[in-house]
Amino acid sequence: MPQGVLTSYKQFLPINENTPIFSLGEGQTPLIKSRNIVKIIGCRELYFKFEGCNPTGSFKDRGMVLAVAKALEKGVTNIVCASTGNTSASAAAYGAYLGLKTTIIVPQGKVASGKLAQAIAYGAHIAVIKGNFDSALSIARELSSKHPIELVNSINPNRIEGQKTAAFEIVDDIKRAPELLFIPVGNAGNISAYWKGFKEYFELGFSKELPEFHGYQAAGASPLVTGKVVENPETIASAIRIGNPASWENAIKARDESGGLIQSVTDEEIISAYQLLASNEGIFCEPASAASLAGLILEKKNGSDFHDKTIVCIVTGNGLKDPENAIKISPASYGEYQNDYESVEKVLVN
Ligand code: AN7
Repeated sequence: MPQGVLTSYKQFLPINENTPIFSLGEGQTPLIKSRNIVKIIGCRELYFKFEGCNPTGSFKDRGMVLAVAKALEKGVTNIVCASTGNTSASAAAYGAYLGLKTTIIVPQGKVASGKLAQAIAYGAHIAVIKGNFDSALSIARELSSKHPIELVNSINPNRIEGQKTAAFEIVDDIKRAPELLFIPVGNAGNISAYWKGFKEYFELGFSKELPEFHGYQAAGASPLVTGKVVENPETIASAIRIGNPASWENAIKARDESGGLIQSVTDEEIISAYQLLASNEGIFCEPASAASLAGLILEKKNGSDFHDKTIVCIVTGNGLKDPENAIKISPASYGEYQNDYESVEKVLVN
């Protein structure tokens, strides 16, 4: 019986006697041990932290549950967020569970259909704008500054607090921190949250080591790599199609303090990692989530030696979020046959 993030990690979160405790079953996601890709990488151990198993299918639920709990604690009944899709699905779900009015602001034509379907089903008020995520976020910030509406994007510190529990779970599962952590980076809240989580567990003595962080952005949306805001970000990985990350400084801090790096991968590299993860490990994620593995494969190709390393790749969201790309991208072994046993048998059994 999952207890949820607020109960499991209460003592590490800003929870007091007035904070409502509830759960949709977020957290306790599987750390899946690689059987096949590990051989390509040649590392000691490779794990995938599959955040697609959260209740709305992405890591956002870990932070959303706390952000919404703290909003309720204050007596706020309206929440708002800008989103490339997953934050809005998560906000809409927790908003529905708690009876809040949820407003989401999303870029027109750039949200994967599964995510939009979720927001519609959960009954959020959906504002589709003719602009990108970055302008949606500035509208959401202004709305929350002028009205009693809680902003539940990751600039809300409670989002980061909740999301840091994923780092705790990794250490709890393997009884140590990995040497290397690979993670997709968009608005940069998650990389900041993982760094905070690993540091806190380290300082409390739960791990003796800190991972080196390897953040990966999509090449067409890689402001943290180039050091410049991207006015018109473009990538197949719509979740990380972000040109001006809100947690810019904290991402750089996670990179530098961990002795790591933030680099980019092309859409082709993302797609190839996405296919490999599904067809070789049974893990179906959305394109953005494959940026972490794409980065690891790229580093291997460029000559890195990982033989003595334990590596964790964060896989941020579920493949069902983006069915159009799944069908378009994947090399299906698919055929139409006559409606009888023999014709199917003839083709498949030889
Ligand atoms: C699957 O939902 O920004 O670097 O508005 O959905 O913390 O932004 C989503 C981001 C990676 C990047 N993988 O995380 C949103 C949104 C998936 C995501 C990221 C997102 P951050």
